[in-house]
Amino acid sequence: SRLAADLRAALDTDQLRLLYQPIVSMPGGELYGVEALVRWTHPERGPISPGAFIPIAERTGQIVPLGAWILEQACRQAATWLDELGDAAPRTVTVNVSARQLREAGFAGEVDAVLRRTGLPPHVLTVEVTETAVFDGGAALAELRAIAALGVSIALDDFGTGHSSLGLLRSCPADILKVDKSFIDDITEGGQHAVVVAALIGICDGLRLRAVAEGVETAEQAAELHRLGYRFAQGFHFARPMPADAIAAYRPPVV
Ligand code: G
Ligand code: G
Ligand code: MN
Ligand code: NA
Repeated sequence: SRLAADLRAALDTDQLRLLYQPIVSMPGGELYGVEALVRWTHPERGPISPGAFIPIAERTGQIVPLGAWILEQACRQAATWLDELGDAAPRTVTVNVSARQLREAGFAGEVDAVLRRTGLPPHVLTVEVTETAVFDGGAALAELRAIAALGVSIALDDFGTGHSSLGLLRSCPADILKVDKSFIDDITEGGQHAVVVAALIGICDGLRLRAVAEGVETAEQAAELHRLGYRFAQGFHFARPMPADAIAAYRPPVV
């Protein structure tokens, strides 16, 4: 397609950049980490959402070079923050990795190589994958285990929306579970998901997983999540994705 061809050119001509969305700890209003999110400004069509072009990149295989570029940029930025901000640097920088990348033989080796090239300590990187990607087959799980063995953290994204199995949480080396926005949306309206959100924090505590509530849009939601025992959250209430150079000045609101 046209978009696929344009995407190939985009990588070579500086049309892509990464924004970083804060992940905060509650109730203290401290920055815990950031999630890298790719943005594409097309020379004629303007901004194109990753929700539109990532699936295309996955189908065409372009996600492999694109994902490698994203990983390298994010690790470079993370190393720069450590240098420049020291103790105030984001403690973790999260990079989304698609199913297709994870299935690619040698992906864990690539992660290792990027960490060496950028000098980033492995524990500062978090690789974020969807539960569906992990279920994709044995190869993905083996690759994920190899990445975890490097000392990199693993986050399960959009948790609860795929074919979740609590068994996956035992077989997969996850450190962080990201509770999907669709569960968070109605928790302050007596919605049916409040009970799921409440149960998930218990599961996470029991399995020693760090729970991150995604898509928190209001102060009321943040307060309710904190009351339920959540310590980490992300969403427009705290901050929208922002350029790297805005992170140092960012101060999260206290919950
Ligand atoms: O940032 P936004 O909400 O528009 O993202 C839409 C979708 O694109 C989300 O599912 C998000 O996980 C995905 N996405 C954003 N950035 C990246 C990236 O760097 N790599 C991959 N694989 N997916 C991304
Ligand atoms: O699938 P994934 O969880 O990676 O999607 C992340 C995307 O969700 C980001 O690209 C970001 O733009 C979007 N996002 C983050 N916080 C919020 C929020 O509070 N509300 C909405 N609607 N989208 C959000
Ligand atoms: Mn994500
Ligand atoms: Na995500």
